[in-house]
Amino acid sequence: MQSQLMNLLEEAREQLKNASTLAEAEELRVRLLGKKSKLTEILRSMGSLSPDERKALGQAANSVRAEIEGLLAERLAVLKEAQKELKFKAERIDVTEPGSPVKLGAKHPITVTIEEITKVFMSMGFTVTEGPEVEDVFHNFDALNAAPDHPARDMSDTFYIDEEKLLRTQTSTVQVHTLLNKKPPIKVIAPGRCFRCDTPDATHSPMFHQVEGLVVGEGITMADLKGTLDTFVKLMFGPEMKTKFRPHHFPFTEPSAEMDVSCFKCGGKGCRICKGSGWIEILGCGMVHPNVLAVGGLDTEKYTGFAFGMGVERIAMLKYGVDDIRLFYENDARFIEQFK
Ligand code: 2U9
Repeated sequence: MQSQLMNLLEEAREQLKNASTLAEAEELRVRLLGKKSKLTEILRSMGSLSPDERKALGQAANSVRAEIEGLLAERLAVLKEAQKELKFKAERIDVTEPGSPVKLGAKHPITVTIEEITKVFMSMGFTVTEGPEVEDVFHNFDALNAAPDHPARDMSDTFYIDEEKLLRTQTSTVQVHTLLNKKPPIKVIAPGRCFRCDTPDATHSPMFHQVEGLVVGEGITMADLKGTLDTFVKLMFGPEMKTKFRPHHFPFTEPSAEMDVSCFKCGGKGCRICKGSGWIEILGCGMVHPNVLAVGGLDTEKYTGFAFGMGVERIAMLKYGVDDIRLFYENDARFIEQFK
C-alpha cells in the first residue's frame, strides 16, 4: 500500500505538470482527492489493517494528500498567472496612439444667411422677433388685408390644420402680433420658416425661410424704405451693389414694389444668372396698407410704415451659386461642408 501511495504521488505530479488549463487542474483535483479517488479508496480499505499498520498508512496517506494539495495549489497559481497574462495581452491598449479624428459639422447655409441678414438689420437698429409656425386665418390672411377670395387662402396653396389653424405661409404673422402688442415706433425683423403647398422643384419647396421687416412710426416714407433696403444690400453684398425698385402689388402694402440688385455674377453687364438683364430680384416691399395698420388700432393719419420680405433660400442660392433649392434639405454633409 505504501508503494501504491508513492505511485499515486508520482502519477499526480506527472498529471499536474501536464495540466495546461484551470479547468483541467480542477478536474484533476476531483480525480486525485475526491470521494472516488484512489487515495480515498486506500484510506477506506484500511479497516482490515492492524492498528499500527493503520496508523503508519494513515500518516503516509495524509502526507501524500498534503503533498498533492500543495502541488495542485502551485499548479493553479501558475495557470492563474498565465491566464492573467493572456487577458492583459488581449486587452492591451496603446495609450500613445492618436485618437480617431472627429468629423466636425458646419452651420447650415440657411442659418448662416439668416444670421448675416439679421446682423445687418440689427446694425441699423432693428430688433429680432419670432412667432409660432402654427397660426390662424386671422394672423395669416385677414389682418394682412387678403381679400376673402384671395388665391393664397386656397387649400391647394396653404397647409390647413383645421378650419381656423394653418401653417403660416409668410412670417408677416409675426409682425401682426407686433402691431397688436406694441406701440410705435416699431422697427423689427422676423426670420423664420414658412409653409406652402408647393410641389418641390429646383426653385420651390413646401417649407422655406423668410426674413420680413416692419417699420412703423410718425413720418415714415417711401424714402426711408428705399434708403434702408439700399443700405441693407450694400452692407450684405458689398458697397458696389446697385438697387432698383419696380412697381408691384401685394394686398398688405400700398404702394408695393419689388427690389432688384445689380447681378452678383456679372455686376450688371448681363449673364446667364441675370438672364441678360444685369438685374436680379431679391425682395418685395411697400408702404404698409392703412387697413393693416388699423388692425393694430393705429391712427392711420398719424402713423405710416414700410415693410419688406425676402426668401432666405433665394438669397443663399444667389450668394453661393446654388442652382437647386432641394440641396438645402437633403442633409448631405458634402454640400453643407462647403459653407464652412
Ligand atoms: C405687416 C405688414 C406688411 C411684408 C412684405 C413682401 C413685401 C414680399 C415675399 C418675398 C419673397 C415673400 O419669400 S417671399 O415669397 N414678400 O414681397 N413681404 S412686403 O409686409 C408686411 C408684413 C407684415 C404687418
